[in-house]
Amino acid sequence: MTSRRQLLGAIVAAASLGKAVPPTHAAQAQPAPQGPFALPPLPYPYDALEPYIDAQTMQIHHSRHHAAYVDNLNRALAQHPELGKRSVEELLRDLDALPPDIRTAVRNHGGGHANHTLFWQAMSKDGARRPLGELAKAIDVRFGSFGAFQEQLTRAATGVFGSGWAWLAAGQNRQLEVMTTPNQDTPLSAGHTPLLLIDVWEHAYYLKHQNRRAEYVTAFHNVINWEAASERFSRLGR
Ligand code: MN3
Repeated sequence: MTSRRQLLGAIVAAASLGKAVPPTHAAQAQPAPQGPFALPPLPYPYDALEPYIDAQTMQIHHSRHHAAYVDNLNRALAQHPELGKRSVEELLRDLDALPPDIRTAVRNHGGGHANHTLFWQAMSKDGARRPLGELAKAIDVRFGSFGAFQEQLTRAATGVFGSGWAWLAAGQNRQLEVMTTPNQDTPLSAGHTPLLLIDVWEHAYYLKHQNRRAEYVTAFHNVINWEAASERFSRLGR
Protein backbone atom coordinates (compact mmCIF):
# COMPACT_ATOMS: atom_id res chain seq x y z
CA MET A 1 0.00 0.00 0.00
CA THR A 2 1.32 3.42 -0.92
CA SER A 3 1.97 5.52 2.16
CA ARG A 4 1.25 9.23 2.32
CA ARG A 5 4.98 9.87 2.57
CA GLN A 6 5.73 7.85 -0.63
CA LEU A 7 2.97 9.72 -2.42
CA LEU A 8 4.34 13.05 -1.26
CA GLY A 9 7.82 11.99 -2.42
CA ALA A 10 6.46 11.18 -5.87
CA ILE A 11 4.74 14.56 -6.12
CA VAL A 12 7.91 16.40 -5.08
CA ALA A 13 9.93 14.38 -7.62
CA ALA A 14 7.43 15.21 -10.36
CA ALA A 15 7.51 18.89 -9.45
CA SER A 16 11.31 19.05 -9.55
CA LEU A 17 11.27 17.21 -12.90
CA GLY A 18 9.00 19.96 -14.16
CA LYS A 19 11.60 22.55 -13.21
CA ALA A 20 14.25 20.65 -15.18
CA VAL A 21 12.62 21.57 -18.52
CA PRO A 22 15.32 23.41 -20.48
CA PRO A 23 14.83 27.06 -21.47
CA THR A 24 14.42 26.04 -25.14
CA HIS A 25 11.03 24.57 -24.19
CA ALA A 26 9.05 27.60 -25.38
CA ALA A 27 10.76 27.61 -28.80
CA GLN A 28 10.33 23.84 -29.16
CA ALA A 29 6.61 24.17 -28.41
CA GLN A 30 6.15 25.82 -31.81
CA PRO A 31 5.55 22.87 -34.13
CA ALA A 32 8.14 22.58 -36.91
CA PRO A 33 6.91 23.11 -40.48
CA GLN A 34 5.80 19.81 -42.04
CA GLY A 35 8.15 20.19 -44.98
CA PRO A 36 9.87 20.38 -47.34
CA PHE A 37 11.83 17.51 -45.77
CA ALA A 38 10.31 14.47 -44.03
CA LEU A 39 11.60 11.69 -41.80
CA PRO A 40 11.93 8.61 -44.03
CA PRO A 41 10.57 5.38 -42.54
CA LEU A 42 13.17 2.96 -41.20
CA PRO A 43 13.62 0.26 -43.89
CA TYR A 44 13.27 -2.52 -41.27
CA PRO A 45 11.82 -3.00 -37.76
CA TYR A 46 13.63 -1.44 -34.78
CA ASP A 47 14.85 -4.85 -33.61
CA ALA A 48 16.08 -6.04 -37.03
CA LEU A 49 19.76 -5.47 -36.21
CA GLU A 50 19.74 -7.22 -32.81
CA PRO A 51 21.97 -8.29 -31.14
CA TYR A 52 24.50 -5.94 -32.76
CA ILE A 53 22.38 -2.78 -32.53
CA ASP A 54 19.63 -2.89 -29.91
CA ALA A 55 16.01 -2.01 -30.64
CA GLN A 56 15.76 0.80 -28.08
CA THR A 57 18.78 2.57 -29.53
CA MET A 58 17.32 2.25 -33.03
CA GLN A 59 13.96 3.62 -31.91
CA ILE A 60 15.39 6.66 -30.13
CA HIS A 61 17.99 7.26 -32.82
CA HIS A 62 15.43 7.25 -35.65
CA SER A 63 12.26 8.65 -34.07
CA ARG A 64 13.92 11.34 -31.94
CA HIS A 65 17.45 12.18 -33.12
CA HIS A 66 16.85 11.90 -36.86
CA ALA A 67 13.39 13.48 -36.51
CA ALA A 68 14.94 16.48 -34.71
CA TYR A 69 17.39 17.05 -37.57
CA VAL A 70 14.48 17.04 -40.03
CA ASP A 71 12.44 19.47 -37.88
CA ASN A 72 15.36 21.85 -37.45
CA LEU A 73 16.22 21.73 -41.15
CA ASN A 74 12.61 22.59 -42.02
CA ARG A 75 12.65 25.45 -39.48
CA ALA A 76 15.84 26.82 -41.05
CA LEU A 77 14.40 26.66 -44.58
CA ALA A 78 11.08 28.29 -43.66
CA GLN A 79 12.40 31.71 -44.69
CA HIS A 80 13.94 30.33 -47.92
CA PRO A 81 11.20 28.28 -49.63
CA GLU A 82 13.10 28.26 -52.95
CA LEU A 83 15.81 26.06 -51.35
CA GLY A 84 13.25 23.45 -50.32
CA LYS A 85 12.87 22.44 -53.96
CA ARG A 86 16.42 21.07 -53.97
CA SER A 87 17.53 17.77 -52.47
CA VAL A 88 19.39 17.88 -49.18
CA GLU A 89 22.43 16.40 -50.96
CA GLU A 90 22.40 19.30 -53.43
CA LEU A 91 22.32 21.78 -50.55
CA LEU A 92 25.25 20.05 -48.81
CA ARG A 93 27.41 19.78 -51.94
CA ASP A 94 27.66 23.56 -52.15
CA LEU A 95 27.31 25.05 -48.68
CA ASP A 96 29.08 28.26 -49.77
CA ALA A 97 26.24 28.99 -52.19
CA LEU A 98 23.67 29.09 -49.35
CA PRO A 99 22.47 32.30 -47.70
CA PRO A 100 24.85 32.98 -44.78
CA ASP A 101 22.02 33.09 -42.21
CA ILE A 102 21.16 29.41 -42.72
CA ARG A 103 24.51 27.97 -43.83
CA THR A 104 25.41 26.55 -40.40
CA ALA A 105 21.88 25.21 -39.82
CA VAL A 106 21.91 23.37 -43.18
CA ARG A 107 25.41 22.06 -42.51
CA ASN A 108 24.39 20.69 -39.10
CA HIS A 109 20.74 19.69 -39.51
CA GLY A 110 20.79 19.05 -43.26
CA GLY A 111 23.93 17.00 -42.67
CA GLY A 112 22.16 15.17 -39.85
CA HIS A 113 19.18 14.40 -42.10
CA ALA A 114 21.28 13.23 -45.08
CA ASN A 115 23.74 11.22 -42.98
CA HIS A 116 21.05 9.36 -41.04
CA THR A 117 18.98 8.66 -44.16
CA LEU A 118 22.05 7.01 -45.67
CA PHE A 119 22.96 5.34 -42.36
CA TRP A 120 19.67 3.36 -42.15
CA GLN A 121 20.20 2.15 -45.73
CA ALA A 122 23.85 1.30 -45.01
CA MET A 123 22.86 -1.36 -42.47
CA SER A 124 21.17 -4.74 -42.86
CA LYS A 125 21.09 -7.91 -40.82
CA ASP A 126 21.05 -10.38 -43.68
CA GLY A 127 22.77 -10.36 -47.02
CA ALA A 128 26.36 -10.12 -48.21
CA ARG A 129 28.91 -9.78 -45.41
CA ARG A 130 31.60 -8.68 -47.86
CA PRO A 131 31.81 -6.19 -50.73
CA LEU A 132 30.73 -7.48 -54.13
CA GLY A 133 31.87 -7.11 -57.73
CA GLU A 134 33.65 -3.90 -58.68
CA LEU A 135 33.78 -2.62 -55.11
CA ALA A 136 35.40 -5.85 -53.86
CA LYS A 137 38.11 -5.48 -56.51
CA ALA A 138 38.60 -1.77 -55.81
CA ILE A 139 38.97 -2.42 -52.06
CA ASP A 140 41.64 -5.06 -52.70
CA VAL A 141 43.53 -2.70 -55.01
CA ARG A 142 43.30 0.31 -52.68
CA PHE A 143 43.79 -1.30 -49.25
CA GLY A 144 45.54 -4.59 -50.06
CA SER A 145 42.76 -6.83 -48.76
CA PHE A 146 39.26 -6.73 -47.29
CA GLY A 147 40.77 -7.41 -43.84
CA ALA A 148 43.17 -4.50 -44.16
CA PHE A 149 40.27 -2.25 -45.16
CA GLN A 150 38.24 -3.41 -42.13
CA GLU A 151 41.15 -2.56 -39.84
CA GLN A 152 41.52 0.89 -41.37
CA LEU A 153 37.80 1.65 -41.04
CA THR A 154 37.85 0.44 -37.42
CA ARG A 155 40.87 2.63 -36.60
CA ALA A 156 39.20 5.64 -38.21
CA ALA A 157 35.90 5.10 -36.37
CA THR A 158 37.48 4.54 -32.96
CA GLY A 159 39.82 7.50 -33.50
CA VAL A 160 37.17 10.18 -34.10
CA PHE A 161 37.52 12.67 -31.24
CA GLY A 162 34.10 13.54 -29.87
CA SER A 163 31.06 13.18 -32.13
CA GLY A 164 31.27 12.40 -35.81
CA TRP A 165 31.32 9.75 -38.52
CA ALA A 166 33.70 7.34 -40.24
CA TRP A 167 33.18 6.70 -43.94
CA LEU A 168 34.14 4.73 -46.97
CA ALA A 169 33.78 7.27 -49.78
CA ALA A 170 34.76 7.59 -53.42
CA GLY A 171 36.53 10.66 -54.72
CA GLN A 172 37.62 11.69 -58.19
CA ASN A 173 37.95 8.74 -60.61
CA ARG A 174 36.18 6.54 -58.02
CA GLN A 175 39.29 6.56 -55.82
CA LEU A 176 38.33 4.95 -52.48
CA GLU A 177 39.07 6.75 -49.23
CA VAL A 178 38.46 5.96 -45.56
CA MET A 179 37.52 9.32 -44.07
CA THR A 180 36.23 10.82 -40.85
CA THR A 181 34.10 13.92 -40.37
CA PRO A 182 33.25 15.83 -37.19
CA ASN A 183 29.69 16.58 -36.05
CA GLN A 184 27.24 16.10 -38.98
CA ASP A 185 29.68 17.05 -41.74
CA THR A 186 29.56 14.90 -44.87
CA PRO A 187 32.12 13.97 -47.54
CA LEU A 188 29.59 15.36 -50.05
CA SER A 189 30.75 18.86 -49.06
CA ALA A 190 34.31 17.88 -50.06
CA GLY A 191 33.19 16.46 -53.42
CA HIS A 192 33.25 12.80 -52.36
CA THR A 193 30.44 10.25 -52.70
CA PRO A 194 29.68 8.28 -49.51
CA LEU A 195 29.48 4.49 -49.88
CA LEU A 196 29.06 3.50 -46.24
CA LEU A 197 29.25 5.23 -42.87
CA ILE A 198 29.47 4.58 -39.15
CA ASP A 199 27.77 6.93 -36.72
CA VAL A 200 30.11 7.32 -33.75
CA TRP A 201 28.04 9.86 -31.83
CA GLU A 202 27.43 8.39 -28.36
CA HIS A 203 23.67 8.36 -29.06
CA ALA A 204 24.36 5.60 -31.62
CA TYR A 205 25.71 3.12 -29.06
CA TYR A 206 25.64 4.35 -25.46
CA LEU A 207 22.59 2.40 -24.21
CA LYS A 208 24.14 -0.95 -25.12
CA HIS A 209 27.87 -0.30 -25.17
CA GLN A 210 28.19 2.71 -22.82
CA ASN A 211 31.64 4.24 -23.38
CA ARG A 212 33.02 1.19 -25.23
CA ARG A 213 33.06 2.60 -28.74
CA ALA A 214 35.51 -0.04 -30.02
CA GLU A 215 33.03 -2.79 -29.02
CA TYR A 216 30.27 -1.00 -30.97
CA VAL A 217 32.47 -0.57 -34.04
CA THR A 218 33.38 -4.27 -33.96
CA ALA A 219 29.67 -5.16 -33.75
CA PHE A 220 28.89 -2.70 -36.56
CA HIS A 221 30.97 -4.71 -39.05
CA ASN A 222 28.25 -7.40 -38.75
CA VAL A 223 25.47 -5.12 -40.00
CA ILE A 224 27.15 -3.32 -42.92
CA ASN A 225 24.90 -3.53 -45.97
CA TRP A 226 27.55 -4.49 -48.53
CA GLU A 227 25.00 -4.96 -51.29
CA ALA A 228 23.96 -1.31 -50.98
CA ALA A 229 27.56 -0.05 -50.80
CA SER A 230 28.59 -2.16 -53.81
CA GLU A 231 25.59 -0.97 -55.82
CA ARG A 232 26.34 2.66 -54.92
CA PHE A 233 29.93 2.24 -56.13
CA SER A 234 28.87 0.55 -59.38
CA ARG A 235 26.42 3.39 -60.15
CA LEU A 236 29.35 5.85 -60.10
CA GLY A 237 30.85 4.11 -63.13
CA ARG A 238 27.71 4.37 -65.28
MN1 MN3 B 1 23.17 9.67 -35.09
